Amino acid sequence: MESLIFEKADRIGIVRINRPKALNALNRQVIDELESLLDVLEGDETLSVLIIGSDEHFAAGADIRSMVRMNPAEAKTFSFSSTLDRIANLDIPTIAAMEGFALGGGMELALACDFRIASKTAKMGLPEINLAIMPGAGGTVRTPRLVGAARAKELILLGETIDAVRAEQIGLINKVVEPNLLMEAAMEWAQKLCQKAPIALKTAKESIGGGLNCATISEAIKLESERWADLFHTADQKEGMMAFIEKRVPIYKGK
Ligand code: DAK
Repeated sequence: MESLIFEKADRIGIVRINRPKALNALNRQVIDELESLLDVLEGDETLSVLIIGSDEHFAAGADIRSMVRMNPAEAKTFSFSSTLDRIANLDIPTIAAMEGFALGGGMELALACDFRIASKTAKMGLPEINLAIMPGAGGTVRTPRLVGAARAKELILLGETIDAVRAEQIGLINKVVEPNLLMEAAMEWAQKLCQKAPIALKTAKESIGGGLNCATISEAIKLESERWADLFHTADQKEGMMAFIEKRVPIYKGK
């Protein structure tokens, strides 16, 4: 891998985009390498959390140079959204650790993660409108679900960049931290998530995602009830509750 750096710290995977000269803009190679990495990570049972970050800039968008001459058919087959969907659909929790610019496709990558933690100096937005396009990798779908339609339209139609403090105020990101504490904060959340029962985490993710896609609240509640009951098939549910009763720390097996 040339455009990505991957390392593993115990059960936590950390992937960094590595195209500093282009502010980590996402080109074909980055996406292809992400796809190959996901092939491995999806089958890795020793991985409990994935952190996505980059040094200096999260990602200044999809690579404009590689898109400028694309025709509609090429734009359609540029497997950008499907790659971000694979990230969104990972069984394990994902955290975007954002610093510098997180724009366009870079912001969409962060939106595909379960959590977004940003450095106070990070700048983010969906500026595609300024290139006479619009977000196409989940930006128009995930942003309104997070911040509501009016704020999403503000970001997408005005195409302005906002700072991390504002992003936290409107619910676009989860947490703002001092720049030198970004990775520490992401690791702290990752370590907390490592303590939870993996099947319960996966099922809760599916229930939240599935519920948002239901047309009615009652459909979503039905889905939640089914998934909730499914968890009683797991040994971890017995362990979690027994540990509470016996006043000890649970030891989860992911079963
Ligand atoms: N693409 C390519 N190169 C980029 C880039 C980008 N998105 N962003 C920055 N760079 C490059 C610059 O061209 C420059 O390269 P050199 O000229 O030095 O060779 C270098 O990074 C440093 O950038 P600047 O000189 O511009 O640095 P500044 O600090 O002055 O400005 C900036 C930083 C982030 C404000 C500025 O670079 C900027 O506005 N960048 C573009 C941001 C942007 O518009 N991003 C959205 C791109 S559109 C798809 C779905 C979604 C998408 C694509 C496909 N499908 C479903 C198929 C997503 C589209 C997008 O993300």
